[in-house]
Amino acid sequence: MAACIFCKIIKGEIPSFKLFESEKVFAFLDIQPLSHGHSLIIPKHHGEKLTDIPDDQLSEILSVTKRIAAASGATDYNILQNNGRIAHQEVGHVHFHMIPKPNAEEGLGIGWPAK
Ligand code: IU
Repeated sequence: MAACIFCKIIKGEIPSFKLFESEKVFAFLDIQPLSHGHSLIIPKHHGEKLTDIPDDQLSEILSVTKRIAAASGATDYNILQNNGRIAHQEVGHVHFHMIPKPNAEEGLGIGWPAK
C-alpha cells in the first residue's frame, strides 16, 4: 500500500537496519527499541491485522521470528503482536515484535549494532 510506512521500508524507500529478507517476509530493528535488539518481523503482503494475512505467510513469519530470537542470543525475550488501536497497534501493517529482556542483552553478538 503506497501510504504505508512499513511497505516503504520493505521497498527501501525509507531506510532501516535490515535483519532478514525473503520473498514473503522482512525483518528490521525497531526505530524506538524497548530494549537493545528489539526487532520487527513483518509480511511483505500488506494487511492491517493478523486475520488479513494468508496462512502461508504466517508460518514463515513465525519461523523467522524464532530464528531472529535465537540469533540475538537473548535467553529471555517477548514476542508481541498488536491488533487494533485499543490493543496499542500504532502501525497498520501486521508486525511481530521480538523484544529481548534487558537482563539477557549480553547475548546480542556479532552482526548486531552496538548500543
Ligand atoms: P505497534 O505494535 O504498532 O504499537 O508497534 C509499532 C512499532 O513500530 C513501534 O515499536 C515503533 O517504534 C516501530 N516503528 C519503526 O520501527 N519504524 C517506523 O518508522 C515507525 C514505527 I512509524
